Amino acid sequence: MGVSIPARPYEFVLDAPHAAFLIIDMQRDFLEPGGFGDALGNEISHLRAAIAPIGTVLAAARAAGVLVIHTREGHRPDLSDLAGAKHRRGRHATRIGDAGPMGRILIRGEPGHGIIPELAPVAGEPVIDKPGKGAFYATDLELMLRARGVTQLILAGVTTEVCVHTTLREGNDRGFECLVLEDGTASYFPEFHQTALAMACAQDGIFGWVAPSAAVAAALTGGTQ
Ligand code: C5J
Repeated sequence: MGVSIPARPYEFVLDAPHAAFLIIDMQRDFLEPGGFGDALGNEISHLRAAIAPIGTVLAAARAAGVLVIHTREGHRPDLSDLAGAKHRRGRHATRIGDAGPMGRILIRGEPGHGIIPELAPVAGEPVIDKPGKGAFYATDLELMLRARGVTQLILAGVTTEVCVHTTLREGNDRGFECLVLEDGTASYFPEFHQTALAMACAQDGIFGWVAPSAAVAAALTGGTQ
Protein backbone atom coordinates (compact mmCIF):
# COMPACT_ATOMS: atom_id res chain seq x y z
CA MET A 1 0.00 0.00 0.00
CA GLY A 2 1.16 3.51 -0.69
CA VAL A 3 0.37 6.77 -2.44
CA SER A 4 1.24 7.13 -6.10
CA ILE A 5 3.29 10.18 -7.06
CA PRO A 6 3.60 11.31 -10.69
CA ALA A 7 7.32 11.09 -11.35
CA ARG A 8 9.98 10.39 -13.92
CA PRO A 9 10.49 7.79 -15.39
CA TYR A 10 7.20 6.44 -13.98
CA GLU A 11 5.11 6.84 -10.84
CA PHE A 12 6.70 6.45 -7.43
CA VAL A 13 4.66 4.63 -4.79
CA LEU A 14 5.31 6.41 -1.51
CA ASP A 15 5.32 4.25 1.61
CA ALA A 16 5.34 7.13 4.09
CA PRO A 17 5.85 5.08 7.28
CA HIS A 18 9.06 3.73 5.75
CA ALA A 19 10.28 6.93 4.12
CA ALA A 20 12.75 9.58 5.23
CA PHE A 21 13.19 13.12 3.93
CA LEU A 22 16.91 13.76 3.56
CA ILE A 23 17.91 17.42 3.16
CA ILE A 24 21.47 17.73 1.94
CA ASP A 25 23.81 20.59 2.90
CA MET A 26 21.46 23.58 2.92
CA GLN A 27 24.25 25.50 4.62
CA ARG A 28 24.80 29.25 4.93
CA ASP A 29 28.18 29.14 3.20
CA PHE A 30 26.63 27.61 0.07
CA LEU A 31 23.42 29.66 -0.02
CA GLU A 32 23.69 33.02 1.70
CA PRO A 33 24.81 36.36 0.29
CA GLY A 34 28.30 36.95 1.67
CA GLY A 35 28.92 33.22 2.12
CA PHE A 36 31.80 31.24 0.68
CA GLY A 37 29.92 30.25 -2.50
CA ASP A 38 28.98 33.84 -3.14
CA ALA A 39 32.52 35.02 -2.41
CA LEU A 40 33.82 32.61 -5.06
CA GLY A 41 31.60 34.32 -7.62
CA ASN A 42 28.88 31.69 -7.83
CA GLU A 43 25.31 32.73 -8.59
CA ILE A 44 23.59 31.80 -5.32
CA SER A 45 20.11 32.64 -6.61
CA HIS A 46 20.13 29.29 -8.41
CA LEU A 47 20.52 27.52 -5.07
CA ARG A 48 18.12 29.78 -3.22
CA ALA A 49 15.33 28.80 -5.64
CA ALA A 50 15.23 25.40 -3.92
CA ILE A 51 14.49 26.81 -0.45
CA ALA A 52 10.73 27.30 -0.84
CA PRO A 53 10.05 23.90 -2.51
CA ILE A 54 12.07 22.15 0.20
CA GLY A 55 10.16 24.09 2.84
CA THR A 56 6.87 22.86 1.38
CA VAL A 57 7.92 19.21 1.56
CA LEU A 58 9.50 19.74 4.97
CA ALA A 59 6.23 21.05 6.40
CA ALA A 60 4.32 18.13 4.86
CA ALA A 61 6.85 15.57 6.10
CA ARG A 62 6.74 16.98 9.63
CA ALA A 63 2.93 16.98 9.62
CA ALA A 64 2.90 13.38 8.36
CA GLY A 65 5.40 12.23 10.98
CA VAL A 66 7.95 11.26 8.32
CA LEU A 67 11.54 11.12 9.55
CA VAL A 68 13.46 14.26 8.54
CA ILE A 69 17.27 14.16 8.45
CA HIS A 70 19.56 17.09 7.67
CA THR A 71 23.17 16.88 6.56
CA ARG A 72 26.07 19.35 6.65
CA GLU A 73 29.32 19.05 4.77
CA GLY A 74 32.26 19.99 6.95
CA HIS A 75 35.27 19.04 8.99
CA ARG A 76 36.71 19.06 12.47
CA PRO A 77 38.54 22.27 13.41
CA ASP A 78 41.87 20.41 13.52
CA LEU A 79 41.19 19.06 9.97
CA SER A 80 41.95 15.53 11.18
CA ASP A 81 39.04 14.18 9.10
CA LEU A 82 39.98 16.04 5.94
CA ALA A 83 41.63 13.88 3.28
CA GLY A 84 44.71 15.49 1.83
CA ALA A 85 43.37 15.03 -1.69
CA LYS A 86 40.22 16.98 -0.82
CA HIS A 87 42.22 19.68 0.95
CA ARG A 88 44.67 20.17 -1.89
CA ARG A 89 42.11 20.16 -4.71
CA GLY A 90 41.24 23.39 -6.42
CA ARG A 91 43.42 26.34 -7.11
CA HIS A 92 41.53 28.98 -5.19
CA ALA A 93 43.59 30.97 -2.75
CA THR A 94 40.97 30.06 -0.11
CA ARG A 95 40.70 26.42 0.90
CA ILE A 96 38.80 24.35 3.47
CA GLY A 97 39.80 25.50 6.94
CA ASP A 98 40.92 28.97 5.84
CA ALA A 99 39.22 32.11 7.08
CA GLY A 100 36.13 32.92 5.00
CA PRO A 101 33.38 35.52 5.10
CA MET A 102 31.39 33.49 7.65
CA GLY A 103 34.19 31.92 9.62
CA ARG A 104 36.54 29.11 8.67
CA ILE A 105 35.42 27.46 5.44
CA LEU A 106 33.47 24.20 5.94
CA ILE A 107 34.51 23.84 9.57
CA ARG A 108 31.99 22.51 12.08
CA GLY A 109 30.75 25.12 14.49
CA GLU A 110 31.54 28.09 12.26
CA PRO A 111 28.60 30.35 11.26
CA GLY A 112 28.88 29.48 7.56
CA HIS A 113 28.69 25.75 8.31
CA GLY A 114 25.22 26.11 9.81
CA ILE A 115 21.95 25.29 8.11
CA ILE A 116 20.05 28.31 6.76
CA PRO A 117 17.37 29.56 9.18
CA GLU A 118 14.54 28.97 6.69
CA LEU A 119 15.12 25.19 6.96
CA ALA A 120 16.49 24.95 10.49
CA PRO A 121 16.18 21.51 12.08
CA VAL A 122 13.71 21.17 14.93
CA ALA A 123 14.11 19.03 18.05
CA GLY A 124 14.26 15.34 17.20
CA GLU A 125 15.52 15.77 13.63
CA PRO A 126 18.97 14.22 13.27
CA VAL A 127 21.74 16.32 11.74
CA ILE A 128 24.47 14.29 10.06
CA ASP A 129 27.91 15.89 9.82
CA LYS A 130 29.65 14.41 6.81
CA PRO A 131 33.27 14.82 5.74
CA GLY A 132 32.60 13.71 2.17
CA LYS A 133 30.16 14.47 -0.59
CA GLY A 134 27.96 11.43 0.03
CA ALA A 135 25.87 11.33 3.21
CA PHE A 136 26.60 7.63 3.77
CA TYR A 137 30.39 7.92 3.65
CA ALA A 138 31.97 7.93 7.14
CA THR A 139 28.65 8.68 8.90
CA ASP A 140 26.06 6.71 10.89
CA LEU A 141 23.26 7.55 8.42
CA GLU A 142 22.74 3.97 7.22
CA LEU A 143 22.58 2.64 10.78
CA MET A 144 20.02 5.28 11.66
CA LEU A 145 17.85 4.49 8.64
CA ARG A 146 17.98 0.72 9.13
CA ALA A 147 17.19 1.05 12.83
CA ARG A 148 14.02 2.92 11.94
CA GLY A 149 12.97 0.57 9.13
CA VAL A 150 13.42 3.17 6.40
CA THR A 151 13.36 1.81 2.84
CA GLN A 152 12.63 4.98 0.83
CA LEU A 153 14.55 8.25 0.64
CA ILE A 154 13.22 11.57 -0.60
CA LEU A 155 16.31 13.61 -1.49
CA ALA A 156 16.59 17.40 -1.54
CA GLY A 157 19.32 19.99 -1.18
CA VAL A 158 22.48 21.15 -2.88
CA THR A 159 24.20 20.68 -5.11
CA THR A 160 22.32 18.37 -7.44
CA GLU A 161 25.34 17.01 -9.29
CA VAL A 162 27.67 16.77 -6.30
CA CYS A 163 26.40 15.93 -2.81
CA VAL A 164 22.84 15.05 -3.80
CA HIS A 165 23.95 12.79 -6.65
CA THR A 166 26.67 11.10 -4.60
CA THR A 167 24.13 10.37 -1.86
CA LEU A 168 21.59 9.16 -4.43
CA ARG A 169 24.11 6.68 -5.78
CA GLU A 170 25.17 5.53 -2.32
CA GLY A 171 21.53 5.09 -1.29
CA ASN A 172 20.63 3.21 -4.46
CA ASP A 173 23.52 0.79 -4.00
CA ARG A 174 22.38 0.12 -0.45
CA GLY A 175 18.90 -0.88 -1.64
CA PHE A 176 16.94 2.27 -0.77
CA GLU A 177 14.29 3.49 -3.22
CA CYS A 178 15.33 7.08 -3.93
CA LEU A 179 13.25 9.97 -5.21
CA VAL A 180 14.90 13.32 -6.00
CA LEU A 181 12.96 16.59 -5.76
CA GLU A 182 13.40 18.30 -9.12
CA ASP A 183 12.73 21.81 -7.78
CA GLY A 184 14.03 21.08 -4.26
CA THR A 185 17.55 20.48 -5.53
CA ALA A 186 19.81 22.98 -7.25
CA SER A 187 23.22 23.72 -8.67
CA TYR A 188 25.25 26.87 -9.29
CA PHE A 189 25.21 25.58 -12.88
CA PRO A 190 21.62 25.11 -14.16
CA GLU A 191 22.77 22.85 -16.99
CA PHE A 192 24.43 20.50 -14.48
CA HIS A 193 21.20 20.45 -12.45
CA GLN A 194 19.13 19.41 -15.46
CA THR A 195 21.64 16.81 -16.57
CA ALA A 196 21.98 15.37 -13.07
CA LEU A 197 18.20 14.97 -12.84
CA ALA A 198 18.08 13.33 -16.26
CA MET A 199 20.88 10.96 -15.22
CA ALA A 200 19.08 10.06 -11.97
CA CYS A 201 16.07 8.61 -13.75
CA ALA A 202 17.55 7.58 -17.12
CA GLN A 203 17.21 4.02 -18.37
CA ASP A 204 13.92 3.43 -16.56
CA GLY A 205 15.21 4.68 -13.25
CA ILE A 206 18.84 3.66 -13.08
CA PHE A 207 19.27 5.45 -9.74
CA GLY A 208 15.67 6.29 -8.91
CA TRP A 209 12.88 8.76 -9.53
CA VAL A 210 12.50 12.52 -10.01
CA ALA A 211 9.35 14.42 -9.04
CA PRO A 212 8.18 17.98 -8.31
CA SER A 213 7.93 19.03 -4.68
CA ALA A 214 4.22 19.86 -4.96
CA ALA A 215 3.42 16.28 -5.95
CA VAL A 216 5.48 14.88 -3.08
CA ALA A 217 3.97 17.29 -0.56
CA ALA A 218 0.45 16.39 -1.77
CA ALA A 219 1.19 12.69 -1.37
CA LEU A 220 2.56 13.26 2.13
CA THR A 221 -0.55 15.13 3.14
CA GLY A 222 -2.73 12.26 2.01
CA GLY A 223 -3.64 12.84 -1.59
CA THR A 224 -2.19 12.85 -5.04
CA GLN A 225 -1.69 15.79 -7.32
C1 C5J B 1 27.82 19.97 -2.03
C2 C5J B 1 29.87 20.77 -2.98
N1 C5J B 1 27.08 20.03 -0.92
N2 C5J B 1 29.31 21.09 -4.14
N3 C5J B 1 29.12 20.37 -1.92
O1 C5J B 1 27.34 19.63 -3.09
O2 C5J B 1 31.06 20.87 -2.85
